[in-house]
Amino acid sequence: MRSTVFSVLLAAASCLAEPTIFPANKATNVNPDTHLILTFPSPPKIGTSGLIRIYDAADKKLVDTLDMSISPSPNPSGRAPNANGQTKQPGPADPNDNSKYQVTMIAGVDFHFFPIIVRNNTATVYPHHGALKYGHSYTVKMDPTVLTPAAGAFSGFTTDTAWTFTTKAASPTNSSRIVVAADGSGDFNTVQGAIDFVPSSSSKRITIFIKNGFYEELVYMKGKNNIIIRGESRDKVIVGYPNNSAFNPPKSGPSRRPAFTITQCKSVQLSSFTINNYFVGQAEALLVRGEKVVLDHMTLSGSGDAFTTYGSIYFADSKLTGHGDTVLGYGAVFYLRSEIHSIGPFTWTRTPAGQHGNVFVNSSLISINEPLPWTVTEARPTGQDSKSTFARLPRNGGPTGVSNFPNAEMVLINVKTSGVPPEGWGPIQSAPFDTSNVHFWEYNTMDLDGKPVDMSKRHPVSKQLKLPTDGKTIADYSNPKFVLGWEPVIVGP
Ligand SMILES: *[C@@H]1O[C@H](CO)[C@@H](O)[C@H](O)[C@H]1NC(C)=O
Ligand SMILES: *[C@@H]1O[C@H](CO)[C@@H](O)[C@H](O)[C@H]1NC(C)=O
Ligand SMILES: *[C@@H]1O[C@H](CO)[C@@H](O)[C@H](O)[C@H]1NC(C)=O
Ligand SMILES: CC(=O)N[C@H]1CO[C@H](CO)[C@@H](O)[C@@H]1O
Repeated sequence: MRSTVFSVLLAAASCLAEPTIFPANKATNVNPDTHLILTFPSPPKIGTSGLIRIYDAADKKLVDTLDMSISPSPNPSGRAPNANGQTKQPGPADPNDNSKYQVTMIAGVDFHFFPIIVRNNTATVYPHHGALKYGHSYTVKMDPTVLTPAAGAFSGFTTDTAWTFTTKAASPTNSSRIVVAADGSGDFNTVQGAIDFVPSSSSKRITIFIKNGFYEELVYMKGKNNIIIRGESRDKVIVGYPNNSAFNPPKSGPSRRPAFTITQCKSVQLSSFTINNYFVGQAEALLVRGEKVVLDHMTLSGSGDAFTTYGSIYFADSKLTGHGDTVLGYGAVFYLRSEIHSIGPFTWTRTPAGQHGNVFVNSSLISINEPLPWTVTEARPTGQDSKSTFARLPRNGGPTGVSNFPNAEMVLINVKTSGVPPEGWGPIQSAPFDTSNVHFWEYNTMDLDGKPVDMSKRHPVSKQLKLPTDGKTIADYSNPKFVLGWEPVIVGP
């Protein structure tokens, strides 16, 4: 009897798979940076045909179209073809990329993007960036082929009334504290929406407060000053995107592969949230190109150059996880009380002349004992291991070493380590490359229990600092102002 009732219910459920939608039909006061979110009773599959169209309800003008027959990118899986799992050389981007693949413009930069991302039972539709405006009513239409639930049918949105909503009349008036909430209860639904809103140059400090939630979006912040981006809690505010050098191959202009970019910015603080890049291989979580950038209680996770640095950065009480060259370091960065977990080398240190480099104080460098994930293929299930050295400085281009980084600097003071090979450093390009100005220095390197490690087999280019001889050097490099040229101040909540 019971099983009969159950099968009848199942039969009914299998023909009704209509999603719940956000914004709800007839919703008002919607932020124009909203995504369109459909939650099904079972995981939907993304179609390869059909259109999503958004019309201005007042004049029926089409304001945005997403065509599911267009591939998101030349390499939508984040893997380049015929590269044995590598993403390194996807080749120069096809100049016609922008007509062949999905493209959205963020702060003047053309990114390939996913028009729909499915996580569990939820499909998030990404209108083109900036397509919706304040003070308008919109109608969403969606062909049934756009999404196919695992069970049952989806009939799409095909009428003028099934999915309409109205945006807020105007942008927020109080611009000193802006709230981002994925559920639509804040000033913006997306981090990028809030970043777009803040002025380029602000004499007063602006706080962008992100409420707990999952923010799957590309974030590109260019030319902004005096901003704090603070999460409600470090583990429950998750900002990220699947993106890498295969998905957004190199072309002229800025690198488009990080999940989160901060570029040409000054006096920016990121506090208490997580940034992930969900792709594998050449997939930066965060790229910073700026001065006086502070990261405090942050969690970053990427894969290959996970944290790419230019300028000057204070990195405190934070955690970074990556898969080799985990820090691609052109910047002066003072890491304090932080943890780096890495498959393969912790850094590729590329300090330019005239500035300091990667300085780690009271921090931990922990090797993850796994093969580089993109080298694990069906043909080679064990993949390729890579040593977790502190810094590498291999031949980097021309045969004479001119394109290498003779001023590379990485200094470890009171750093706990695990899984680091006995040589500690390298590979380092050999003569005629001049290593006399390379500062690969360490003082009081320990294991995770705080016991000194054996440094007798360290790379000859590296140096072990000792007391009392190196007392001044150790004191200088323990001082963030010496390393960065400015005194970091963390602004509290
Ligand atoms: C998907 O479901 C898993 C398992 O319930 C959960 O851990 C995860 O957070 C969900 N993902 C999202 C984006 O909601
Ligand atoms: C703007 O927000 C800040 C921080 O919440 C508050 O101190 C200030 O009074 C607000 N200003 C106005 C004009 O509402
Ligand atoms: C590092 O830790 C030592 C020992 O706890 C402490 O004395 C020192 O002030 C710390 N350094 C910094 C820069 O906080
Ligand atoms: C949303 C998305 O496309 N995620 C993909 C990210 O990359 C991994 C590995 O390449 C895939 O397994 C995910 O499906």
